[in-house]
Amino acid sequence: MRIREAKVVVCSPGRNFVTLKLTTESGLTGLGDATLNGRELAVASYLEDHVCPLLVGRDAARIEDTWQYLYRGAYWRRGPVTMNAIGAVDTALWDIKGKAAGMPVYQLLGGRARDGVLVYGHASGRDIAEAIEATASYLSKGYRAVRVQAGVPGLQDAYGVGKGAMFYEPADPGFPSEHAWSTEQYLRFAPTLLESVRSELGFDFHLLHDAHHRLTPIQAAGLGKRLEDVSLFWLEDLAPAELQESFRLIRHHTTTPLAVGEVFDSIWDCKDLIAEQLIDYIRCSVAHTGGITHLRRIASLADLYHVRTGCHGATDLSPVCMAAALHFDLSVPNFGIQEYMRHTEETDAVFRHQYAFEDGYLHPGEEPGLGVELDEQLAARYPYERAYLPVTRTLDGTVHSW
Ligand code: EZ4
Ligand code: CO
Repeated sequence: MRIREAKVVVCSPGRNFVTLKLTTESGLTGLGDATLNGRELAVASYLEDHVCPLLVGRDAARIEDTWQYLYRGAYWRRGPVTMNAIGAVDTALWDIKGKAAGMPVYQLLGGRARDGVLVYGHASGRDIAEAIEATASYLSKGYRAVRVQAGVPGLQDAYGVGKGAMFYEPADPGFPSEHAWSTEQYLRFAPTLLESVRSELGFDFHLLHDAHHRLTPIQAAGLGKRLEDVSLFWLEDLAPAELQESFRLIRHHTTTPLAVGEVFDSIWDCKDLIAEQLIDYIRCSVAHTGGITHLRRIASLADLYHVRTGCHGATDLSPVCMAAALHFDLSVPNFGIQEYMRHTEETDAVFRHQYAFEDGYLHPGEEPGLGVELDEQLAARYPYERAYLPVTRTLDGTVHSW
């Protein structure tokens, strides 16, 4: 089962996606998501210029060997570009292995450990009333878990507030927009937002919130403590986690469940957080953390320490990543929840996928492989468009974490 062709497809059906497509000599194809929001072309070049030439002629069946070859063999390890590229190759090889076996990938990973994949949707509003309305609309569509964000009074364009109902796209076309931020104003506002959601809509669904790495550990600890009665499913990305031990401080002060990891690229970014039981959910994704192979390694470590998975699933992760995540989610014992932001119709037309939402759960489908097909002709109609994530500045103009 030799690889005949390794091809990178860059397209922008509503937003930019980088996709690796591998084809074997027998004509089986596999897809991997290589999208790194705002830095897309770096991964495309890493694959096209340095990895694809190594793949042609390799045995597509040797997933672990190829992972090690690309990771150890490069000498330069880790980093978002490298791990995203390896993740795309790994995902495409799992897709091929599933098609070769005539089975959906989750069967190769041990079969179903549950009936469906619990997902959370993104509700947001310019103010509390709008956020409550958006949350109620998710609940009426059958969602059992909702992440709620709202504009902070006095600050324009706060993080996480979508432009249209159900669709939220974190990147802007052109050069980065700049948003103002005040941690003080946010800390006064966030508890009111989440308390209002609970008092209007009750406790009969999972409520999540994302602080997007904007707090210091002591601010984070205070917020977690303040929110205990709101009974959150999780509080996400409270503080930047490059300094893993800073979570010790947060953990000492609050019993609110903590989630972190959407910007991590390997097990080395979360091994202390997991082994010291400083978090409850690990948010690494198939695309950004070295593929299904490496994410399973992280999940196995996490399982030892009662840490559950909560894969990143924003719109900058393509339907290929979403499908791969669902096969992973269905099969790992310590699954927690899956983020699910719907893609636009244009994206779904380019990436035709089997996965479907029903009654608060996603199902990956029963097609062999991942269950996603890339329409390359349609993709070619949507060329790359420069886009960046916004940049955040505090009120005095200092660059802050986004
Ligand atoms: O900001 O995917 O939990 N989800 C998120 C996302 C991220 C984007 C970054 O590319 O925080 O909206
Ligand atoms: Co997040």
